[in-house]
Amino acid sequence: MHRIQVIDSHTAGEPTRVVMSGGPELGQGTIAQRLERFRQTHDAFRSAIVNEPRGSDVLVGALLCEPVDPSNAAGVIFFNNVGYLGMCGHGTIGLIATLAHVGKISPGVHRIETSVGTVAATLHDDGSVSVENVVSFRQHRQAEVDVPGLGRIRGDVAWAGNWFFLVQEHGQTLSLNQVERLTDVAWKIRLAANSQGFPEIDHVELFGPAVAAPAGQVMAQSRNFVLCPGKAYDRSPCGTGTSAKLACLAADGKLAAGETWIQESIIGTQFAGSYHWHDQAAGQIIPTIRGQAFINAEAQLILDHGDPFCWGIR
Ligand code: PYC
Repeated sequence: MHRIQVIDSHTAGEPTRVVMSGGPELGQGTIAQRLERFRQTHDAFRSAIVNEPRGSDVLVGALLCEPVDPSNAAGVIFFNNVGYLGMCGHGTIGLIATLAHVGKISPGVHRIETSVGTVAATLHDDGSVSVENVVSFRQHRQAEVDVPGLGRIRGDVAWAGNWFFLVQEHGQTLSLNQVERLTDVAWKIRLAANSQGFPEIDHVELFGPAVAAPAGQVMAQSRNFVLCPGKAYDRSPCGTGTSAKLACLAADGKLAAGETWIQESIIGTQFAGSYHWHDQAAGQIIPTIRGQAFINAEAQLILDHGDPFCWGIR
C-alpha cells in the first residue's frame, strides 16, 4: 500500500488537489524536464490522483516539487484527467492557499516554477491571491475554421501558459443549463481547429455577456465558458483563459495596461485581471489574475496495488 498526502481546494468553484508528499521521484532538472519524466514513467500516478474513483474529470492535480532556484517558494507540475497543463491559474491560486494553510508561506510575493516558466503569486492579507502569469500573446486574430454542424467559426488563437481558441460569435447562450450543448460546441470547435492548422489548441473559450454580480462584487465585463482538454468545463473563469483574453484585448487596444477586466465564469464566479506590457511592439503582455481559493480537504489517498482501479478508471 502506498499513501499519498493531498490537500484539496477550490478556486472560484474549480478544484485543485495538491500532492504534498508520496509523489513519484522525478530527480533533478527543470520543472519541464521533470514533467517529461512524470509523463514517460509515472503517468499512472497522474490518473490515480485525479481520475475516478478518487477524483473526477474536473479535478486538476498539482504535484508539489522542490524548486530549481532555492529562493523560489516551490515548483509545481499541473495535470488533469487526460494529461499535463503548462500553467494553471486557478491551480496556482489553490497551491498558494494550500501552502498558506500548512504554514509554509505568509502574505507576500512567492515565486512558483512551472513547466512553462516562473510565475509570481502574491498572497494578500484577505486571503485572495494575485498570479502574475507567464508572457502571453495573441498568435492569430480571427482565424476561421469550418466546424461540422456549426459552419464557419472565427476565433483568436492565444498563448497564456496553455493554448486557447477564443470565440465571441458562436450563437450559444452561456448558462449553466446549456452545459451539455456548450461542451459539444466547444469540443467540435477544438477538433476543427486542431485539424485545420491549429494543432496546438488545448482549450476553447466561448464569450458572452456577464449575467449577474455575486453578492458584494461588481458586474463583470464578460462571461466565459472554457472547455479543458479532457472535456471537463472550467468552473472558474480560468486563470490562463482570462490571461489569453487579456492578451487579445490588449492587442485590439480594447483594454489599457493597468486597467481591470472582470471575467465571470459559467457558474457566476469571478477573476479580476489586468496586464502590463512585456514587449508592446511584439504584442506580448504579462497578465495578472486575482482570485480566491478555499481549502476543503486534507486527506491521505491509498494506492492499494490489489485494487483493480488502483491507477484510476482510464
Ligand atoms: O485556471 O488556468 C486555469 C485552468 C486551466 C485549466 C483549468 N483551469
